[in-house]
Amino acid sequence: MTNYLNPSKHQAQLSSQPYQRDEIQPGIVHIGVGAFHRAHQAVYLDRLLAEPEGKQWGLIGVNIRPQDSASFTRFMQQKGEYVLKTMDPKGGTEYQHIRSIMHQIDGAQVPQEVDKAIADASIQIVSSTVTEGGYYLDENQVLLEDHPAIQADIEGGRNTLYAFLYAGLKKRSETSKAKITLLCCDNLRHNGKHLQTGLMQFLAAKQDQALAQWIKDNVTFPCAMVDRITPKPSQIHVKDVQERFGMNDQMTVMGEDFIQWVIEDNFAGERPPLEKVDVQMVDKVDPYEEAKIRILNAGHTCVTYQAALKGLTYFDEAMRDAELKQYFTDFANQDAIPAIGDSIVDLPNYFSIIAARFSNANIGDTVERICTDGYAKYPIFVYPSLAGIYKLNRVPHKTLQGIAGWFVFFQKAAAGQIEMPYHEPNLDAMKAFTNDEAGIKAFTHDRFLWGNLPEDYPNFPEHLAQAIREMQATYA
Ligand code: CS2
Repeated sequence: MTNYLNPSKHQAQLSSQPYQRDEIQPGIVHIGVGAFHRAHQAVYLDRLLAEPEGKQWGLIGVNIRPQDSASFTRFMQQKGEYVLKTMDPKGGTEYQHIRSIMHQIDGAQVPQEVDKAIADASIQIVSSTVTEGGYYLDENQVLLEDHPAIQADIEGGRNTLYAFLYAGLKKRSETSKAKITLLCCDNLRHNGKHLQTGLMQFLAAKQDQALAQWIKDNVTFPCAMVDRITPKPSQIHVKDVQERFGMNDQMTVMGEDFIQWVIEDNFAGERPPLEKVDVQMVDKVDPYEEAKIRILNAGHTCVTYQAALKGLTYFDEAMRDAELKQYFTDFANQDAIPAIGDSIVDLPNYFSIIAARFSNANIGDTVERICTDGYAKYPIFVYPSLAGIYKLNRVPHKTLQGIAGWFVFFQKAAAGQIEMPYHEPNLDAMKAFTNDEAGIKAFTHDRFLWGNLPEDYPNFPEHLAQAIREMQATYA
């Protein structure tokens, strides 16, 4: 069998890598098969599978969220195949038939199947995209053991990534005993270390010293920088693909044309020859990671709530709004770039590329998507520029403005004054941030968000409160 999804028309417009599924084997288990994984990692692996040296690097896609089981069932019915549509800023559109996720396991239904896959010696890598909030670490990198999901998993539940890694690695350490690489693909600073520190604390809480020692001896956690703007999948593109190609694909994903993956070359077992498909294998990912998180992700985060306050729907509209465009430029030039300091990345050039990507009107990336999960994003994306500029003895005015935009936005969202829904999994942690002096004080002193800044720079809370008051006056 070659293709599960057969196009019945316009085949020439649909590219497909020249390999047969029955000649490839799985080498990677990936946890979190959302749109981003399908538009990014699965695409690189799809290309690699067409290379003579690439045949053992098929993917096993794993879902761990019960709420995603229904769509994952559909994905399984399609045997993990789908169409990726990419759109460049000039309107150029490409369609690729992606087939690299050769097996699929719904871990929310059959967790033991995931354990078996992770224990299998032919699997060399377990990678993950479970969002920034999916690692449950506080501002000091301490595991949130009191979080209900983590608590339940310490007692044997299956809610978080850690529970699945724990069970799978335990089985591997007792059976095949083969070395393995855990490759975090989420937007976190030092993401490999982040995963490692979370997992080791989880093992300590489970009091499993034997497994902890086995992991120290046999597992590596390379850092990686991943990048492709991938809007929330939309029925518009599903329909386009169905009509254009006459194929029954319900799982079409769409992304920008830009793609980048930079990986620290630190693999425990075999590693895929990803350099053959333009992945950058480097000694240190830090400069790439810092540039991306502090300019692209933080730029998104600092602009998006102000865009929502202006009533904008699509992020590219923000780049056509004179004030917000200037704001993003100033944020990068006055705060993000100086806070990074010297870098092997050409930061002004990197900024221009991002500004052009943000302006891509064809992808229809929504302000609503980028507003999602603010509480988890600020400490990762925005905190470094804040702290970096204070360290340079300056006031990070533009960053403070981007935080104030969020505060005013979530007050208005809570009061029902904003039409766009706010998807915030951490509303509980934000309860004290009421729309008054006490709420502003709680917000400006929140440790999870701002770490030690209020003590290290005693003017910071007042600077932020002032920025909030200005934002409130603008959007009164
Ligand atoms: C965005 C990212 O959700 C966000 O905050 O900044 O999803 C961004 O689009 C990707 O990291 C791009 O690689």
